[in-house]
Amino acid sequence: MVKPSMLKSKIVAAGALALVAGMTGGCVERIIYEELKGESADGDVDHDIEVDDECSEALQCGEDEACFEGVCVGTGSLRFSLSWDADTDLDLHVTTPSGEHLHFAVPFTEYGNLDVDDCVASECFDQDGTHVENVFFEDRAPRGRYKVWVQNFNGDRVADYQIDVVGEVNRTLSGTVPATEGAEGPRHEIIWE
Ligand SMILES: [Ca+2]
Repeated sequence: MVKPSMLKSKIVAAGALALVAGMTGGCVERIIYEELKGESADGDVDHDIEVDDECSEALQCGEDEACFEGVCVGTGSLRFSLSWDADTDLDLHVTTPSGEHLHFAVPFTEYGNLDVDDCVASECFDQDGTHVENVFFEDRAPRGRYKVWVQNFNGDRVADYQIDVVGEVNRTLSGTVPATEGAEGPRHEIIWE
């Protein structure tokens, strides 16, 4: 079980109201972040959360999206698409050459977005299927050294993962994170020249 304090912090980080509403319905959620125009009163860029954006081919997704493991994900000059099967809350972390750190608590930065997050607070969208998380960057994103890694947020299970890097750089990364709360996998480096 997730500790209440962890659950709370994750929900607050992901955007409280929509996620709580979904969970109280007994549903299992895949979180889709969509940035809204404008800023909230406190100066933060506001964002909305939707659930379930399934596909079998890219034509079923929106413009500038790809179909990755049955989920519509954002694309651009570069994307990092994480997939794993174990029912544990893996989180994708990406840092950019300019030092931005994209992850669930910071889903939007100047050039990049985290647009899909699964297994939030141990609730995976598809308990028997592949789980997906995605970060993508637009064309004017800075070239240079990106780092990408995976954290086992709640550590429910050991998890093998794969990260497909697609765009200006094409690589397939893989690794394993142990069943330890907060355990991180290796930091993979990607150079966009
Ligand atoms: Ca996650």
